[in-house]
Order: sequence, then C-alpha cells, then structure tokens
Amino acid sequence: MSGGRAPVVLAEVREVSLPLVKPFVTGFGVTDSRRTVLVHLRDADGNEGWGEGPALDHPYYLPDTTTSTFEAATHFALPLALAAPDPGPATVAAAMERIRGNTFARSGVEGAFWSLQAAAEGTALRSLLGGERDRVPVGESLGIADTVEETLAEVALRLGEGYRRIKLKIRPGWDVEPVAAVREAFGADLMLQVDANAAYTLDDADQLRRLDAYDLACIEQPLAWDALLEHAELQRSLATPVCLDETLRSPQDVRRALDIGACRNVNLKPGRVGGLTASLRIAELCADRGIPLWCGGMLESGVGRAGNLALCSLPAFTQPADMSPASVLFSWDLVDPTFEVGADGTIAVPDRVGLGFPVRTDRVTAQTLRSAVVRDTAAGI
Ligand code: OSB
Ligand code: MG
Repeated sequence: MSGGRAPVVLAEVREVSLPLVKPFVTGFGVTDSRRTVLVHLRDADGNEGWGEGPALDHPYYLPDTTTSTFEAATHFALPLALAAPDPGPATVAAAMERIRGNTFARSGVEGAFWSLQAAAEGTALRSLLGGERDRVPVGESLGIADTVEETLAEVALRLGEGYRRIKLKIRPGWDVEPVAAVREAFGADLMLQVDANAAYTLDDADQLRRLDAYDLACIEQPLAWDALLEHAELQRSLATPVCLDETLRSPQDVRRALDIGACRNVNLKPGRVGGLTASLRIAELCADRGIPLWCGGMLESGVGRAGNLALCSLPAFTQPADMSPASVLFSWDLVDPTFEVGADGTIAVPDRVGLGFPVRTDRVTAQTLRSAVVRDTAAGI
C-alpha cells in the first residue's frame, strides 16, 4: 500500500433482490425478477465505497448473469483489485484486465473503488470523473405492452412528467404499428427511438427499413449481440442510425464498430463495458469522432444509477440517458433520497461527496440473499 490511500479494511460482495413494480418485456424476453450485485468497501478512515454490477438474472441479454457476476466479483475481480499496488480506480481497472468478459463484475468492483476514492478525497464522483453538467436530460425506456393504447397512455404519462425522449422496445410483430401510433399521436417534435434487443436478423431488413419513415433518433441493437459485420451491412441500407448496445463490451468494440460503420450512435452502459475507466475512453472516442452518445440503463438500483448519472455529466454525452427514476421500476430504492426527474426532463447530478446518494444500508441488509467478505491476504485483511 502506497500513494497515501488509507488501506481497505472491509471488502464485500452482496447479491440483493430488488422487487420490480412490473415485469419488463423486451425482444429478449420477460424480466420479472431482479437480483443485482453490490460491491462495498470501507477504508481505515471510515470512508465507504459502493459499486453495482447490474447483470440481469438470466443470460438472455448477454452471457453475464447475476449469479455469474457474484461469483466473478467474489473470486476474481475483487481479489485482483485488492492485490493491485495502491488500489484505486485506475490501478484496479488495470489489475482486472486479465479477466475475460465478466464486464458487469469488473464494473461493480471498479465502481466501488471510484466512489471510495471520491469519498476519501472529499469530492463528488462527478468531479472525479471530470463531469461538467449539474443536470442531465433523461428519457424513458418503455417495455413491450399488450396493446397500442397502453403504450400511448404510458408515453403520455411520461411526457407529462417531463421526459425528453421516448424509447420503445420492439420485436417482430410489435414494431411499425406502435411506432406509427406514437409518432402520429405525439407529433414530429417528439424525440423517438426504438430498441430491438437483438430480436431481428438480416432477413428482416425490409421490415426494419419501414421504420425509416418515422424519423427515429436510432434503431438500437436490431441484430444479434455478436453480429458486428451484419450490423454494418444493415446500416448501409438504413437511413435511421443504428445504435449498438449488446455488441459493444469494450472501448475496442466501439472503435471497431465505428471503423466499419456498424453504427452511427452509441449506447454506453458502464456495467456492460467493464466500468467507468472504459466508459471514459469510449466517451473520448465518440467525442473525437462526433458520434452521438448516451448512457443506457440496466434497471440498476440507485447505487448503479449514481455512477451512470455522474458519467452523464461529461459533455461527450449528447443525447438523453435511459434513466427512469427508481420509483418507476421499484417501490423503493437502495439510496435515499433517490433522484427524481424534474419538470424539464432533467435529473440533478449531485455534488455530494462520494457516490452522491446516501446508501440505505438497512435496506441493503434486508434485501441481501448472500454475501461474501473478500480478504486480500497480501494486505492482511
Ligand atoms: O436494452 O437498454 C436495454 C434494461 C435491461 C436490459 C437491457 C436494456 C434495458 C433498458 C432499460 O432498456 C433502461 C433503464 O434501465 O431504464
Ligand atoms: Mg438496449
């Protein structure tokens, strides 16, 4: 241990269950339970760090699951991080680079070191990341509904609450009809986009091209999670920008996708790309190339959302983030007070020291399904 950081005296991984208000229906299926992974650190001065590895319960979005994330964080990511020389945001990211994939686990661990560092320095996470904005515009991601009427009612509700942009989940059989209805009902000024969560193939290109008529900000992840070349082929025949989500799991993935024209818009989720260090690299890449960038969401608790929000305060994020307030997803949050969307469709990025939101440790404890204390034998804890 060197560099003036107080040593980490507690390092634990927790699997917690968050009851969803209603099932989230997408192109990959129904998500009706939500377990997530938290990483908690404490240093010898009593500063706390919290991070979240928000994989889903199932492997239908990406290979990572809550279970695999808990295991990878407990047995590999956190031990490697603790054994890094002078563990801090940058050194732990480098120490965990040996791990293949398991981006959500690495992100949860790194997030805890970022917020611990902010707490120890007496600064806000946002400032540590170099963020400038104090409010960020947000949009809502609407799951697939049973009827078009239900979707129209939900869009009206969210626009009334101030949301700046609407993203509709689509899949074969639920695409042009809801998109046309929303465009017709809410007019040309509505920023509207769709997310297919990998539910189409190149054989569906004609159907996807029909969406060009609705002036969408982007079509997110139309093809399979690993279909990089196919997305480039599709983008060549679509007027609407393709946005990639599942396919982009590292800064290198983003560079490759942009180099071959597989997308013209980027959804960045810190969990999916392995953490905030990789996110900063991607933000720089997109800013350099003039690519519209926005922060996606993984139905995170307020712990994960806090990191996303701090990241969104960077100027490279040029489009509204997927960031429904926790109250839209859960009846309560693991942070309290949590954030709320203002009437102007923006959320305040806190300038509080550390994570930015007070963690309700009583709720974390009550919701914990299992936990593991990780000891760095080299550091004697
Ligand atoms: O594809 O963007 C996605 C949630 C879970 C998994 C994948 C996605 C989503 C969302 C929700 O769209 C966005 C949010 O967290 O508000
Ligand atoms: Mg998506």
